Amino acid sequence: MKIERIELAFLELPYVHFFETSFGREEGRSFIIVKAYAEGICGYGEVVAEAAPLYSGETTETSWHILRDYLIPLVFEKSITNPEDFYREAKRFRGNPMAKAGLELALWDFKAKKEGLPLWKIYGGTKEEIPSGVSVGIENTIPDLLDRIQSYLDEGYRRVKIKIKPGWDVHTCQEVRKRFPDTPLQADANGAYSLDNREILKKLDEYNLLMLEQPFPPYDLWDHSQLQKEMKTPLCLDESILSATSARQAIEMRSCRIINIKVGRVGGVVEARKIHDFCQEKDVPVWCGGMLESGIGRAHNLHIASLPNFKFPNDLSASSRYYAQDLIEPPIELTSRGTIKVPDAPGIGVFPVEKRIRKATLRHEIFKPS
Ligand code: OSB
Ligand code: MG
Repeated sequence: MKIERIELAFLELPYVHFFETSFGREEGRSFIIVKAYAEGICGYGEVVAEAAPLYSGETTETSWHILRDYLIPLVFEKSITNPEDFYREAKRFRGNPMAKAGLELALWDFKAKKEGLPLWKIYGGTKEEIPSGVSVGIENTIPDLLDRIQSYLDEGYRRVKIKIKPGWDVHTCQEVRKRFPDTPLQADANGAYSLDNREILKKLDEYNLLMLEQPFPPYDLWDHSQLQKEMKTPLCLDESILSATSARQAIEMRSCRIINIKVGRVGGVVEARKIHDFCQEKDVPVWCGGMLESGIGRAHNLHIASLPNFKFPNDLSASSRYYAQDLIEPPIELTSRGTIKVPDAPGIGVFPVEKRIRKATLRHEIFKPS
């Protein structure tokens, strides 16, 4: 059997509410849906790169280029169908983890559908429900933020992550804690600080945060280790963890006590599972981060988050938290326990609605073996 055809679609979807981080405010996002076809089966993947190189150096356009000119030709030249073979062969190309992950995910979905199994079974998942957290962006005012947090708590989310940046940090945490003294709470800086700001960051120790995510830029493992020595709040690394190697280095250096796993950031599920397994061995808990994915990418995340060392609530929210109409049926919903059920149908276990995908598509290309 060989992959007969790969399709890329470049989509744009507006958010139900703007999302602001230390990078700036976004009203919606672009992403790429990858489809891999053979023998009447279609595997779906999603590329989580964003329009601008802010969270990482990749963009929707660079990942399209890497997929079209390097990764898709590789799949056809080497007759790859197995995601693990793809992972190994794609290593010859440096970087570009989000482009690689998008295609690898499509091959995982394809493989699982062909075997008639949900992905979580193939990965060795052990949880049927995933504790759901919500990531809350920076708002115009503190009362706006408190109202928004309240409405998410009313919906049943189990933990809240707020975005911080210089000037929207200590006072913000103080006000959120005053209003929500018992809510599991954490803060994410997306690399907006440096060691020069250590005194501000150390004040966050007063607010009983589950963790402080990525205070410094991605390549500052050493500086994170210096800050962790002086803070009791566990540091969690997101942008800094690019592979199992950087996870090992971060743990050896004591740069963090918790790791956020995002399949796109680390270049696919093979690498994500290596990080998961290594952290489990070292007794370092992980949780699943999000990139405001469509339901396709989020369904993939649910299966991965089913692995046993995912020990904190995840940035995996219901479809309605992100988009007015998700690309899948049924939409992802919260249970009364503040969890999301891992889908049980074959592959990603949710059903992409082609009509909705087409409606949001700005550009589409079909690739076949030459
Ligand atoms: O840092 O975790 C982050 C979204 C885009 C880029 C980076 C991040 C995020 C989020 C959203 O926090 C989490 C979600 O998808 O719910
Ligand atoms: Mg983050």
